[in-house]
Amino acid sequence: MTYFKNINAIKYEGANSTNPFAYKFYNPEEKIGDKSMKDYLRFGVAYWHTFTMDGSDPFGSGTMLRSWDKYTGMDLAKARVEAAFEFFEKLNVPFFCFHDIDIAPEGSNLHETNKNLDTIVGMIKEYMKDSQTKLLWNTANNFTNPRFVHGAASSNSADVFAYSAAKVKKGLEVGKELGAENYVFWGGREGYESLLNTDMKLEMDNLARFYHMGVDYAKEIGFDAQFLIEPKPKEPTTHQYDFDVATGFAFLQNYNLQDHFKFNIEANHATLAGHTFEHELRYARINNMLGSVDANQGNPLLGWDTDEFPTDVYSATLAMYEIIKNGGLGRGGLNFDAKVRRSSFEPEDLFLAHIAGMDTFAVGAKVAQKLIDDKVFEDIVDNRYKSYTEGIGLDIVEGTTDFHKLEAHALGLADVKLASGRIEHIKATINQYVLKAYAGE
Ligand code: XUL
Ligand code: CO
Repeated sequence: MTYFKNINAIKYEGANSTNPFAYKFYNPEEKIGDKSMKDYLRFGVAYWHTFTMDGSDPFGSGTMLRSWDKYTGMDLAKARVEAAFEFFEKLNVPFFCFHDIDIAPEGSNLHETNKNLDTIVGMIKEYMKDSQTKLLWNTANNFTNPRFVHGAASSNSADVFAYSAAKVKKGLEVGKELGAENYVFWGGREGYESLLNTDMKLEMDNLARFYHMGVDYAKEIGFDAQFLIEPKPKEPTTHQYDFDVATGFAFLQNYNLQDHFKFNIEANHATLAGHTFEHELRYARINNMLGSVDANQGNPLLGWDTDEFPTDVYSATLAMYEIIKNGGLGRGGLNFDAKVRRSSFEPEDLFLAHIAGMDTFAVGAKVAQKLIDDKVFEDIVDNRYKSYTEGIGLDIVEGTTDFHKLEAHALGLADVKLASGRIEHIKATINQYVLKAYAGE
């Protein structure tokens, strides 16, 4: 059985290729500094967007043409596994990610749901034996079912808290069974709609209790995956507790969880929070909390999570700069939490969209490495902060001064000499590097 019969294995053909079904820039063995592309670009396919979603939106029903959709129930779930592994192999992608309900339908109770999961996890495990594609992360969907209307671990209902715990417990077992590198907690409905009926303190305390119990259970069963928090500021709730990296980091420190988690940073979530993608990556990196990435992009004209495939080379360059400076993503990767547009409904579009995303990040990696080799930002920053390398500046950073000495210094100043920040010139320099990469220089 084949689900993508018109598509052959996607190969690297170089920048001048006119074959739409070929990589123009993503060449896994190509060197990026002292590593190769495949070390930095640990791409993942998001099961939900690629095999489960049908293209429906609040105003229209599904548009996607998917040959597996002729099946229903468990037969559909099994057909999706077959399609998924054909897709992974043809794309030659190293990882995939899923939520529990992406891979197996919910039953009428938790026993049945877990039984369905066991069947599909067993099937996935068999397929993984003959596949190069590994599990980057899995997670529990604790937000779609109506029982999560008031949240999951932050629900006002203790029964829902328990139900959510049971689903994560199962998720950790599944992650262990399939050798997941990471386990993700995206807040889902962990937030609130209105303060008027919300006990914020209890909800946040409970969320922390939930995470601690998750950490303990993973340890108990010997599942050593990296735990990841995925911040998002809004949608579905008006106020999400994991608003952005800074908020999430403060939460983790407040509840003594910081040693057990890193962040999974999604580009479109960053922009919804009023940040750039690279801001979130930087915040995590400088605090040693950068774990993994949900690679996508938003639409700046719209105020919600559009989950588009990343095609913005400029943004990918600045993101890859952070990732390379981080020494890579360790056990993390670049998961395409991205969906083809509703109007891109043919199965071929799934390949074209992933090729676009992978090539975009490959260019980004090449340009970022060149910027690092040439110390473009390092020289700018070293020069801009050089006042802290001598005299009073050195005293400040070495902690050998105080307000008395600083006042004496200020009183003795005849004039303060400042230099331009040169922002426009810096941006033009980045353009030059991007264009040179396209020209193959
Ligand atoms: C939602 C989102 C999720 C997480 C996993 O915006 O990004 O799909 O990545 O639950
Ligand atoms: Co995501």
